[in-house]
Amino acid sequence: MDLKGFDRPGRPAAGGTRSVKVMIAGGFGTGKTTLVRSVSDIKPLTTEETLTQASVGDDHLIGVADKTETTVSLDFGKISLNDSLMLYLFGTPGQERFWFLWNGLFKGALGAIVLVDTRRLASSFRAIEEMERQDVPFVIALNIFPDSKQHPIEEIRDALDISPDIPVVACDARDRASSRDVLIALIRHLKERSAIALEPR
Ligand SMILES: Nc1nc2c(ncn2[C@@H]2O[C@H](COP(=O)(O)OP(=O)(O)OP(=O)(O)O)[C@@H](O)[C@H]2O)c(=O)[nH]1
Ligand SMILES: [Mg+2]
Repeated sequence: MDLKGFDRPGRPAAGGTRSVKVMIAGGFGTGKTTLVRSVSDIKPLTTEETLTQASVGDDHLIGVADKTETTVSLDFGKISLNDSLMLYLFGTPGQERFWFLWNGLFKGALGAIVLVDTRRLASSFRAIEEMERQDVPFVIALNIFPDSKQHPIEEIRDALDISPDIPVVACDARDRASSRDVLIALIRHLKERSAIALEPR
């Protein structure tokens, strides 16, 4: 794993590049690993294992019945958004039996993307609760699957019970440009909250 230039999250490193730790969270099978893979500038580190019977009954497999692997520890990738901003991406495991890992994983994170599959909204409730509990600013990214229905954003906002200032954007986690747009939406949100200055100091 190339951690060269990794600095304390949110602090400008030598040369004015700011490194920011971003979490990619969300329910089981919502596309977290897919997003990290599509957007990362480096070959991402992933920790996927074959799905076992342990998940049957625990996880809601509607729409992801073909899924064969699941993240057991974390996904790691990085992307340079511009000359002065490097994002380190940490994808969380979605299966409930690995959620005990979440506390440690969030340390130093400046923001998060919570991926939501609108066919299985409830699978991401816990991730949203965690962001609120750990006070990590986040944006919601609706990962649109071929059979996802279109819902008015306000309806989704209501169902997820999130405050009006939290951005909700649609994406295709398989598409690099689309995933990058989600990260940009998060950075804008952080900037609005003054959690980050985009210009090098
Ligand atoms: N059609 C479509 N399929 C997707 C999309 N994103 C992910 N997939 C597929 O959906 C499945 C779930 O994707 P993952 O990236 O493994 O999901 P995850 O959130 O990392 O899953 P866990 O780590 O098990 O929680 C995979 O089979 C992907 O190929 C998408 O945007 N559209
Ligand atoms: Mg995964």
